[in-house]
Amino acid sequence: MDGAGLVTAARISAVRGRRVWDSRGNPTVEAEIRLASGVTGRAIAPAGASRGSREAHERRDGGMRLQGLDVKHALAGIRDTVDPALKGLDARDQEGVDAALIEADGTELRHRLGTNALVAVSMAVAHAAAAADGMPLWRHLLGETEAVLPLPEVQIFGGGAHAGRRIDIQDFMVMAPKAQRFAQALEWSAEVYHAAGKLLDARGLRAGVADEGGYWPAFRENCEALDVLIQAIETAGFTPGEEIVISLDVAASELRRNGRYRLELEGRELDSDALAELIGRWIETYPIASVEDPLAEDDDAGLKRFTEAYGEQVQIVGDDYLVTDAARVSAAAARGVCNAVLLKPNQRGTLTETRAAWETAKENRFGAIVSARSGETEDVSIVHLALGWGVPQLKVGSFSRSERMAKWNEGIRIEETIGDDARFAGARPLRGKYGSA
Ligand code: 2PG
Ligand code: MG
Repeated sequence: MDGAGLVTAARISAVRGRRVWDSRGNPTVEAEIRLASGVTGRAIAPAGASRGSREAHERRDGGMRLQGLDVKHALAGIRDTVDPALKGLDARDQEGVDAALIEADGTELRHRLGTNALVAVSMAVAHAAAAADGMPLWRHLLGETEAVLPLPEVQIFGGGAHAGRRIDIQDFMVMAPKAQRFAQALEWSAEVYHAAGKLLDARGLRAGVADEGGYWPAFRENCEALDVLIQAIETAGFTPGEEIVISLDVAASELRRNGRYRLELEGRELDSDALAELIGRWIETYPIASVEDPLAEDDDAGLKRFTEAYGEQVQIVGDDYLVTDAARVSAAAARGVCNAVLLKPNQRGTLTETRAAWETAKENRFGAIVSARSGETEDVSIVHLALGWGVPQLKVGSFSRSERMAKWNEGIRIEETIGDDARFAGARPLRGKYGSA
């Protein structure tokens, strides 16, 4: 086919949406793109539970049915607005397609079409473009650049909004920066995951499974989770702080009550300095290499003080605070708040904007982690984005439940495809004594 033929073949001929279901049994949007050549691409929107207030808006139907979470309006938007707007565009021009999506929505936070419709379409377009070139998405995005497998962040205990608030801290995770390969990092994390389960069973503390597959423990204090995690790492045969390090997502916006922080489990309320001090003590006591949202999205001054105090030692990740927004990343970098950004495509709505947040992070020597949401599906696009964009860390939840395992397993397949030359990010993205960033 000549150049003109190639362009014609990659033109979008139809955009379809359908309602499918996520890992919490809630409706979500799947988008399917058909190109003139007949090639298709498909993707499903995830959904968060602990959301930043500046995140792009999800279009949900409201009302009594399905807890108000149905997506009929989002699907109607795809049919009536997105399909005509995208017809005829070149699927390989992701920026052009995403610009058309943003224009069709016409609002800053995607109130009209909804980020659930937009992100499914934007990702489906990327898959269609890759398929048109006969490549997996990660390879299509990467081009000739060398592939680096990201360091996995694997949840062991889940809490906060993902586990009936049985413990206050949302994610207790492990990372294996000394592993040689992605697959080995997962194997080590699996050993810790199972060791932690057995320790909980032995103490009668296993109370359930949190939304991202981690154990939902019946602890009396938040730091008990850290103590049991250390024991699990040791029982699994590793040295805490060596092969395995700890990562926390405090998700502190969820703890915020009238300008203070409520630790329900411990029946106490802390001010910003006291919460920062508590987490600071954990950083000094336990091998914690990364802390996400240590303070709330509106506690700008607290986050700045926290970064000044601990930013050299650990990775400080902005999730609710940065909401995958390039402008917020650059403002935070200028003010010295946080030193890494969580990248969740549905926090903005399009891949182009998500990628812009990553490019801005790199320019400002910020770290970055591509992340799943607490409501997920079998969709594995984020693994391809991390690989294809060269983002050195990946967070997809725990080591159970197929919506999580599908993503870890996709990484294993990609690593195997690359073969012996596959490089692994390992400790490189981490800071202080745990890394070299
Ligand atoms: C987070 C995510 C994933 P949610 O806070 O980082 O753990 O949760 O998707 O509910 O925002
Ligand atoms: Mg978070």
